[in-house]
Amino acid sequence: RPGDREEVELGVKTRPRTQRPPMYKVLLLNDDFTPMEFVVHVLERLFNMNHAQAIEIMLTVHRKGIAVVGVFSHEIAETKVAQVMELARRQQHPLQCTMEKE
Ligand code: TYC
Repeated sequence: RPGDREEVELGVKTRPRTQRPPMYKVLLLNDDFTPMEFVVHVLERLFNMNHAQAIEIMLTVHRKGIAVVGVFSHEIAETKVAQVMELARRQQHPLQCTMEKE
């Protein structure tokens, strides 16, 4: 068949790839001092969650130590992390937020 000879000679088949930018998980970390209501406020304001969703994710972080709060492009993820850290710093809470490639 057409193409077979080249595939045998090269020993490879190229895999068609769609162009997708890498995505980044934004992670919220638990600590013993940041008030639960502040974390809920952050999730509502910066991650467009409703109150029930925000409480659910906050409690997941509280119980498990860490949770994904969203998945974004690199630039948006960096902005979200910076915004969380700035809100926490302004209120002098030790809340930590990081990002990780998916
Ligand atoms: N563990 C905190 C408390 O008991 C609440 C908390 C939840 C803190 C989530 C940070 O990312 C966090 N007040």
